[in-house]
Amino acid sequence: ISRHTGVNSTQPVDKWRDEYPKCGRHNQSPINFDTSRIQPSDTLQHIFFVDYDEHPPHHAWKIFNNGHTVVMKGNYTCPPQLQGGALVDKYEVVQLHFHWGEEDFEGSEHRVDGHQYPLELHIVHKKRVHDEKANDDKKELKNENEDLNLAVIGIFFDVVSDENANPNLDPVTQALERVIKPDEPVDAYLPTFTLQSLLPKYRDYYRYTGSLTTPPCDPVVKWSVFRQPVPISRQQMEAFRRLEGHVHDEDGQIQTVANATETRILKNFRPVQPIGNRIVSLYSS
Ligand code: SG7
Ligand code: ZN
Repeated sequence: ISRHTGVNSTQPVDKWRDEYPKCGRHNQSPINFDTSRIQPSDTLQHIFFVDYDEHPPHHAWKIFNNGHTVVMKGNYTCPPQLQGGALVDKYEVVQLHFHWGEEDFEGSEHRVDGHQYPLELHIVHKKRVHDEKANDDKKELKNENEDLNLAVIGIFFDVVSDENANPNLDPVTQALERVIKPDEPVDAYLPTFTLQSLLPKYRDYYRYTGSLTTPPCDPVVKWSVFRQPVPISRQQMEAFRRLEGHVHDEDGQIQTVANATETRILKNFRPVQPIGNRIVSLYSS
């Protein structure tokens, strides 16, 4: 039985490429950031987090445990956006989700000089389409995935003592209690909660071009990962480790396991992938 459940797939991580060929090709994520080889860039600029202080009307969030992670979507009238940061296009928030491990020494997908943080948040943004109508016409001719163009913000968390806890994260960790079981969508009424409140103070970031970290592993992601981690308490961290997922046998079949502790999502990070000839840059203010 595989305990590595970091997938949108019923297959263990080393088998992804059999079913999803892109997972075995170039430009895959996550990667390790080797700081001795990364120079601050002259051309990268800071990222503008536009409307990151918005919160959805009536605080309407959809929160979903898909058996591999917890995905949160806000029903925004004016979705937060990324601009600047040498991104060319404007990107609109789609959802956020997390990757973690069983113990504090593992969990994040990206690594810094081999170091793994206990938790990594991904805020997924999709390229904004200006001309809705022109796009509708094109969509009929194209495979939906063909123009997938994403910008994902990665945020590391570091466990701190309870008195230094991060109250900004409470709406999230409290909402997790309502999605312990997988596959049951829940409308969560979070107290006023903004994406802004999850960002680190210093906005230096690593930038490189990579992929989705789960099947089908499309190499369509502009990654921006903050250098500075944000704090999380031990208690908040434990809330993630209580979520239950699916357990699969060797053939990828979902198993029914009587003992609930066996079904917990305890490792949903993908191992680091080869950088190849890609360049990682650092925006340093
Ligand atoms: C998680 O990671 C989910 C996926 C996400 C995938 O399994 O958040 O999203 C949904 C809606 O299930 O896939 C296309 C997409 O966002 C990969 O995202 S990631 O590369 O940022 N880790
Ligand atoms: Zn992710």
